[in-house]
Amino acid sequence: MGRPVRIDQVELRELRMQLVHPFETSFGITRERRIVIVKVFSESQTGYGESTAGEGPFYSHETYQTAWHILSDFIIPNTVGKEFASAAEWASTVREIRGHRMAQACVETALWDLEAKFRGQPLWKLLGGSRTTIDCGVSIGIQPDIDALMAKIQTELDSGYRRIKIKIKPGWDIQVIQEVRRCFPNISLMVDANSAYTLADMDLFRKMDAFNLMMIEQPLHHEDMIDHAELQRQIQTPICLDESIHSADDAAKAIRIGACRIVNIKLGRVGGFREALRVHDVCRDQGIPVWCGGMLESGIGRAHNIALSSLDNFKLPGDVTASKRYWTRDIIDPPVEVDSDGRITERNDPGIGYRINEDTLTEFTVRSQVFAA
Ligand code: OSB
Ligand code: MG
Repeated sequence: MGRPVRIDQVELRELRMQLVHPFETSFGITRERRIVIVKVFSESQTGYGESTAGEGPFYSHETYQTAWHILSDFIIPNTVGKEFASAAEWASTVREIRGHRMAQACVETALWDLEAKFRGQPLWKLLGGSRTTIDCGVSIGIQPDIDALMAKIQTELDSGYRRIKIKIKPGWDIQVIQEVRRCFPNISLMVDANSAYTLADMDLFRKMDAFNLMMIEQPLHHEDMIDHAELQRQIQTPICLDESIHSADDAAKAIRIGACRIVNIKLGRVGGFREALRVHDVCRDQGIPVWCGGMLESGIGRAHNIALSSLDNFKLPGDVTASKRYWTRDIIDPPVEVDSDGRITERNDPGIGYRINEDTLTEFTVRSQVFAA
């Protein structure tokens, strides 16, 4: 923070926000989000954080309800009333908590926003970022049919997005990829399986090598690295890990055994900026490019992702996109906007760089609790 400051108050909220379009992955359909937000107060400054835990325990074991529990019963009581010299230093407060990284990241990212505001600096600069514009790709959910998918891809390309990711699952995979490539022979294309396959599907993955995919994201079990290494030995297309990487140590081990050639970094999955920076550095030192994943965030989580993406090893377009792809009204002002070249420009206001619309935040709030020192 520049000097030790006391966290005077923490406000915890649960928001309910309707998605513009349902989002389908191999693990289910999301129509409406429940999003846990924290606001930390110190002196006259405030910082905001978002938990990326989902509505059910399907992407990971965490849900918005487990995040609320861990935050309200453990993390916030250990934070409020205490002094911290920096957001990075706060990590020792939660050293004893195993897992629940999305709950941890909620407060951790808020403290980074707070620190940047105390220092009068944009968060991306505090993190050590160098990119002033970031490249954006889109993640397109499983669609009712191929025609609907083709129309979506065309819409996103027309908006300027720089790479297309399509979700796959058994029964919606090789024929779909083949058809997309037939219609769009030259686009940057990748697929994300969200752990829907096993090594028994080796032939399927060998066939995917014919379609010049940038990468295959998390094809196998969400806790696995060993089978991914085996798969990577047998196919040419780079594997990117998402679900399996929770720390810099995980990333180092995955790289060492050849389980991936690319890493997706998500703030929630790794527990916040401190660990995300470490994952970034481990990958950079091993020549492994990273990109920033998305979790259908509100504007707060989106703003954190934009700041993170400014780091130099974010060499591939991320799943960081305009607010309007998800929300009719976002809780930040201005909403996140992507230019016609598929880029977001870093903002220079202190902290996350976007103003929070407190009225909209209150309107979307279905539960709140205040913790005072
Ligand atoms: O695997 O990247 C994923 C959304 C929810 C859970 C997991 C994932 C995703 C996405 C959407 O792919 C990314 C986005 O926010 O646009
Ligand atoms: Mg993924």
